[in-house]
Amino acid sequence: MSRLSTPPRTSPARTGSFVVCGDVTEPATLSVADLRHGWEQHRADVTFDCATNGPQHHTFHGPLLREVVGDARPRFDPHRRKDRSRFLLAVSGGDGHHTVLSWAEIDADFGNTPVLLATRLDEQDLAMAGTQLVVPSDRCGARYISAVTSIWIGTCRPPDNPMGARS
Ligand SMILES: Nc1nc2c(c(=O)[nH]1)N[C@H]1C(S)=C(S)[C@@H](COP(=O)(O)O)O[C@H]1N2
Ligand SMILES: [Mo]
Repeated sequence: MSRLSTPPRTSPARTGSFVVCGDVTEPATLSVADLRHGWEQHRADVTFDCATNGPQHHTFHGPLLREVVGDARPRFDPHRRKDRSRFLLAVSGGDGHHTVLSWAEIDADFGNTPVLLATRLDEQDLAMAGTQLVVPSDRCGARYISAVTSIWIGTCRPPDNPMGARS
């Protein structure tokens, strides 16, 4: 696509929606309304520390990240734990802040962390603002990405010949 082309009217930043993309067989664009209706809803009462604002307490509602992203069908063999353990997720906010998780963090056979994609932050419906990543196991708030615009899933190949590498 040309860099000068007009963004589509439904671009994620304008609608509070986000894309699930990368090494998946069924990429998707999802709204907060989709998150509310497509998957079982969970609640998380969390406290995290912000380097600038100190401790924050919030109640979030939303589906599990692993269920939402799982439905995009990452290209791993779902029955092979070692295959699943190779995958990473990169979550980006509209302001450019982004972070990574490993698939193993959220996989029930590994870390089993109940990471959510929030539809509600305390009393605020996130339909317009966009979903927020909720990482209850984190002590600090840096990965609580707000206004999520994309979730990329894929693998990072290690170097072929690490012992022979020169920096
Ligand atoms: N999109 C985006 N999300 C973000 C950040 C950011 O800069 N951009 N900062 C993070 C940091 S450092 C913290 S501590 C929490 C703050 O969440 P709060 O504003 O709800 O207290 O948001 C996180 N989510
Ligand atoms: Mo922060």
